[in-house]
Amino acid sequence: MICPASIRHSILLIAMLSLAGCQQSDQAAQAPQESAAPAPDAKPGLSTSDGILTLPVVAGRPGAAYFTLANGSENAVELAAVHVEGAIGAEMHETTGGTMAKLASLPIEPGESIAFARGGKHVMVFDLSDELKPGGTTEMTLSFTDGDKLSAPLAIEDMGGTQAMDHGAGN
Ligand SMILES: [Cu+2]
Repeated sequence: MICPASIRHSILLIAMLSLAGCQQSDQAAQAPQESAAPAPDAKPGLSTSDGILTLPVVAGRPGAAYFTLANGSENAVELAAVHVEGAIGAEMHETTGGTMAKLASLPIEPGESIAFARGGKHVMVFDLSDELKPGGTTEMTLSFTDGDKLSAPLAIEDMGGTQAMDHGAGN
């Protein structure tokens, strides 16, 4: 049984829905990456700072990314992978006593801050695009084992002088 009030209600609802539909498509046209869901590239409580991408001295060699990752959340997290925009591949490495080993993943306790820095943990970045130039920026995206992601800018630098990192054969 349909009463007039519910018909009126239905018409109103349809009108509202179509209005909402218009607004949504307008928003989608302007900002296709935004949605009402939590931002996929901003893991709650996690933050990075001092992001740097160091270009190799010799083109074709790997570069390295450095940053500090702080876990301000109440949960332990585990960093699973790193992607650098403009590079084909990126791996987490750790240099210990002159030997570099690949890190499959990296746990970070609540309140802990982990530095990726020269001579220690670093992200090795492979097959860099020519478009990555000193003075520019690119974006790094960290992926965690729970599927969350965190994006952050990397300032692009020349390797330069004494800051050069030993990744070459025979050095
Ligand atoms: Cu390395």
